[in-house]
Amino acid sequence: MSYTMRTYEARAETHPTEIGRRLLTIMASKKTNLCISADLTDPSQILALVDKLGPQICLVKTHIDIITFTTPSSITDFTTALSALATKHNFLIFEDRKFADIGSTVAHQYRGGVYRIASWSHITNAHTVPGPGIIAGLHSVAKEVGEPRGLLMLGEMSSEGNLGGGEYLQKTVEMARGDREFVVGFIAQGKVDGAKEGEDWIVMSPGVKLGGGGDALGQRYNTPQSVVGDKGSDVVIVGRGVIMSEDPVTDAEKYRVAAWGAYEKRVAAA
Ligand code: S5P
Repeated sequence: MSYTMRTYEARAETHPTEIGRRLLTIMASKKTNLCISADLTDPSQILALVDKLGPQICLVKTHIDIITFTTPSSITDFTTALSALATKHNFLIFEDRKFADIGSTVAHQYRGGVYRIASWSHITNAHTVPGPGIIAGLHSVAKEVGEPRGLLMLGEMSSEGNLGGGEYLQKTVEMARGDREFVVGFIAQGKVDGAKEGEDWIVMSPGVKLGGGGDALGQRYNTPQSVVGDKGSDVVIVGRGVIMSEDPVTDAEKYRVAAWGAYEKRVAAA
């Protein structure tokens, strides 16, 4: 049976990565496959929003480098407060850093600088353009942390004209197979075709909005039913569809219900 037809509960028992097992356990117990993309620039607004949406999400996605911090210590204050919210509401944190350099450089970027991403982010992501050294470099830092960390490889983007998908995605999967302890899955628009017997990849899809459409800068939106129900993705990543809403809690609930319903129908068809 394809892994996409198995329940998150069942996959939580067998996923090869520790972070994958933790995430799937959270998804099953909270009945949510919704990740919020908290793309605001004011740190206190992000914390207030995430505290409100905490019960509805399995994961919060950050872009730490778009946030306006006034001092280096305010960065640590923010990441400490976000980690406390993750514990309070039982969700994981995904820093959407999109690493894209040689192994040695990404190791420094992941470990150090002002953001010290590896110290607070359970999951991060990387492009495959540089080759497998990027995975090795990030994994070496993850091992230093002493807490579970996971990586998503970008195999396909949501934006118009992106170079991913197709053969690029297949090559990304082959590269990911080289490190099944650290690579949790992919950023893509649907399940990974050609997954081998027994393989389980968690696929997360950004570019999700009820009603579809796009923006003026090349973003293209699919619906939760399309990415999870029809195409076999696991987690929907929603930014502006929720964070720009007048009532984010009500709107997040619409996304949670739509994405969870699409998943339930998918596994019921197995
Ligand atoms: O292919 C991608 C990959 C990512 S991670 N397309 C994306 O849009 N993203 C990210 O998802 C993007 O950086 C942004 O943080 C979020 C989508 O935001 P929205 O406001 O368009 O929902």
